[in-house]
Amino acid sequence: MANITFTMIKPDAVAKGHIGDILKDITDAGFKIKAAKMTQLAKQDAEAFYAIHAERPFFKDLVEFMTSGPIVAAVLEKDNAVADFRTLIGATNPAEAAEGTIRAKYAESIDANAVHGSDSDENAAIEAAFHFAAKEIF
Ligand code: IDP
Repeated sequence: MANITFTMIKPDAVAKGHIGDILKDITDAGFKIKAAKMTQLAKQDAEAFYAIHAERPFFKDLVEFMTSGPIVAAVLEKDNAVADFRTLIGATNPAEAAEGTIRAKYAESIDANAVHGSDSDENAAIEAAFHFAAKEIF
């Protein structure tokens, strides 16, 4: 699935009513939505999803934030999906995100940063499978 990436619209952006704006930016940038759902992560889901960050000082806050409200999870398809999507969303810290990127437009802070984007093809496949059964990816 080299042309696939996985995203979440995070609780801050959902709470602020930006689901539609962000999905429009994503599809305008040439991504096809292969799967999408609104859901809320349980603590153990967020801990498992972000297990790679378990030793980082912000881990507890990250899990608390990601479970604080509903998210929209989606699988996206495009040539060069992982890299192009990270360009579209901008730097982790919205203060450093390039103008016009999703995080520059909608994120509040380095933790409440509006969207997730996979960082490799391997993680995109793992993250898509974490949230969606094969028959839910079209
Ligand atoms: P990424 O989402 O841009 O790939 P990562 O370094 O993988 O960034 O971090 C995962 C998530 O953890 C970030 O999107 C952000 O929500 C949170 N995070 C990263 N660094 C910090 C920090 O220094 N303080 C608080 N939260 C952070």
